[in-house]
Amino acid sequence: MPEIEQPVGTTLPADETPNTDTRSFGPASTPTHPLATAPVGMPSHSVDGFVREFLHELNTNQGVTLSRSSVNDQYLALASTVKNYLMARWLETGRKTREAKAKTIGYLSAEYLLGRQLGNALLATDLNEVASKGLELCGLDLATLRAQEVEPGLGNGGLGRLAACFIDSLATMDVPCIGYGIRYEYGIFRQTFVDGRQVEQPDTWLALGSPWEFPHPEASVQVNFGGHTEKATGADGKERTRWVPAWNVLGVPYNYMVPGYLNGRVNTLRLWSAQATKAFDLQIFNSGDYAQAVRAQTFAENISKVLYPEDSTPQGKELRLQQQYFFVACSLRDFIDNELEEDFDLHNLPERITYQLNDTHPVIAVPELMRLLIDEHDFAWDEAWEVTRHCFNYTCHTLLPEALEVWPTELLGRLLPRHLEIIYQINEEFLDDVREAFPGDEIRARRMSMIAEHPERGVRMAYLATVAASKVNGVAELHSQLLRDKVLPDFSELWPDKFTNVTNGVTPRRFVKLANPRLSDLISDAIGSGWVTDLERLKELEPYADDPEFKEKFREVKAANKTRLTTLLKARDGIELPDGHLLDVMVKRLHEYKRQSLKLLHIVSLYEQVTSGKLSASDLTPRTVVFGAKAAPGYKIAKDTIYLINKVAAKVNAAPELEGRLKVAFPANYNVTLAEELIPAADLSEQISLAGMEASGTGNMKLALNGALTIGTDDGANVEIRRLVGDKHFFLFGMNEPQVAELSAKGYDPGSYYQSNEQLRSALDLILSGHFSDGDQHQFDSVVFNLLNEDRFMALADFQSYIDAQAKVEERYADQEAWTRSAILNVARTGYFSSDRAMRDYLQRIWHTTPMI
Ligand code: 26W
Repeated sequence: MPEIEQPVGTTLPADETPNTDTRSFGPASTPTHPLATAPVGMPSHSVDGFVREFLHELNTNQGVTLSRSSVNDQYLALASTVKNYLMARWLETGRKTREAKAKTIGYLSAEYLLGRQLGNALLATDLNEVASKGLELCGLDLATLRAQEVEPGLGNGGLGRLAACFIDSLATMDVPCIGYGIRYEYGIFRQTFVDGRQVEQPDTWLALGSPWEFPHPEASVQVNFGGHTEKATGADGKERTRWVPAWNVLGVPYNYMVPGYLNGRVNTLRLWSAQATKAFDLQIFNSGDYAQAVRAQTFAENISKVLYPEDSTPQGKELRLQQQYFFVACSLRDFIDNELEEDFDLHNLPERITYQLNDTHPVIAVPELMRLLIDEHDFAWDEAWEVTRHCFNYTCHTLLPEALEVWPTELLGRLLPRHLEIIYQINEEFLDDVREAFPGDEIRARRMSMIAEHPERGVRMAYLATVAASKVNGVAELHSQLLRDKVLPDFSELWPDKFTNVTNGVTPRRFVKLANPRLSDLISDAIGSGWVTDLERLKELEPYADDPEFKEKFREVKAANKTRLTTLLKARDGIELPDGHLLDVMVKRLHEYKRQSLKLLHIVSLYEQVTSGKLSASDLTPRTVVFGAKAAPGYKIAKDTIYLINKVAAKVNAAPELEGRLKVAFPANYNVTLAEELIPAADLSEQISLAGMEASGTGNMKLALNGALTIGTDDGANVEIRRLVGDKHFFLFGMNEPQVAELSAKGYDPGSYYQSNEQLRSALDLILSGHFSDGDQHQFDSVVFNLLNEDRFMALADFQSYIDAQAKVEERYADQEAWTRSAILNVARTGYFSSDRAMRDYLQRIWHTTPMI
């Protein structure tokens, strides 16, 4: 990075300076035309009107006639058409919210895993039928155009998808919300398999055009980095700190519509893209080094270039900290400058915004708000802290110690010197409070310090978040309890009321209505369509669990969804799914704690028993196991596990004995789009993490809502799913969290399970023999030796219990009437897991605000 001082006076000549004054909105003089004061009208909902609009977009936006248009042209024109239907509502939502001066939720998240936009926009505007008919009249097929969309994969997994569900629910519930995040040019990598190994390809989601975004370069925000601070005494005799940054970049906002379901509200998701500042370029251009200046541009743009694909171990990378500060600085500035009245008194900021910190990734917002208030708005420290601590709440999404972010002070001080000073002062004042509450307990004070001393000096971002937040929440009951008792015990002792739980939820719009139209119609035929925005009404389905006609139709829906999946996987991956199998689905990031290896041991064991003649294939329940999982590119064991799954799959699928009985499918690049196809077809949902490790899980909720039965441990939201659906309709296995803690304390010896369990030993021995690796006995050392010697997540300890639970699965599945009954009851009893309910909980317990209607 070029070390340049903040350039002064490098402005463009007046006649070449574009107007970027975002403070003066609207025309210079009062408009007189009647249309100029109202938002544009909405296009008509008739098929004719739709066709006219679509062809107009095709001609004027794409510049092609229908007969010369590509599928991509058609998709882009269709997207524009649907956007036009949303536009008036979007503008009206903004007007209404500003006028009401309503409190806004500022959701700060480094990730949003949105999924495709077109289907959701059609759903929210009730345009599906009109669009489908209109396109048909043009000789086009809606499904083909929908398939053209590349989903914006701007997240890794659960946390990013949760953010997307939450903003959907807030819009649907008429709550003002701005989602703030980063417009990564490359989202989560595209996974391919080469000879069974994961190979990552860049995700070029913007390549064919991005019709859903609205860039506003004129509203760009400058973000400073580096440099040093200076103290100066002002004319009033007060000492002030001045940050003299070394370099800066521009944040360009890109707005996305977040439509509520059929309610006319359209909220905004604002993602920031990094660009070089003019001043930044000019400084170097003026020095005559043109090539260096262009390189500097690339440097600035790197900040929003790529999503970090790690989903549990923060790597302490400088660019990642740059990303975090970049989007947070833009977002805070944006709200103060553009959403509030010009004369707004920032002492009242908590009345107008509440920032939700989605994990620790945006926590640098805390010192940033302090800096804004103190250095730029002349607040005293105590006044600034009073405002700040009422503006933030913090959600923790993990329990893994290695996933808690700690930023080295060396790095923080170099990149954000003023922020580090502020953090030190927050910490000092906080520790004074601790000492006052626990006099003489210096050990405790040291334990609670935001500054870790080992292995290097660093800022514990979770502690900073906890101190600054009004409320801290976990994402499922068990997780929130463990957060209080094990991760932040000192803090919950000091502030018991600060801690709360909000169990996660998922949006029924995308994950039932859109993904599973057949089930949706069946449900609506039985109980009406109110469930889509009031998911607890699924309870009304309970009596249908004993209705033979309904049960038959329910089975037909599942079968049709399997056929749909079969067609897709054949075309997408060349995978053939057999008919009539129990579809056993494990979809989630590849991580040791999630224990894909345990599922694999089950498969290997079935294979081993049948091929060695211990078990007759005809005794097996015909089953297809589907995996979907990406591994972080630097996570060796996870990648080796993927390789092992593919190698085992190849053997299993080729074994003549298992033909028609056992099949393993591992379609590459599991993402939201594939989830929407897989989940509705699933019979069995694998939620087999070691108890106490999975904060919540949300795939578990989606699968249950789509009528899959869960085989799972007492972990995360499984606990609540089981409580709601009932023990009979959930296959529980494994140790619970206290048992895990006990075994851990006693000393866990995985080898003892290998020694004492014949079935487990045979499965592991078969892998060790090189059977799945063309005779190479060491190919899978990293996976197998790890299980035998360390097995941090105790897969071997839970093996037998898992096998026993699978036997119960098979028994139930053999009785199709009983299985269907359980499946229907899973749907009927899991309405609680709607993200609408989760948002209601946040509104009541954390945000203290209500919808606008
Ligand atoms: C590299 C830093 C990092 C660390 C953690 C990046 C991302 C994370 C996330 C916390 C990972 C994540 O997605 N957590 C998941 O959050 C879901 C939503 O609350 C939960 O349902 C999952 O249990 C949790 O693993």
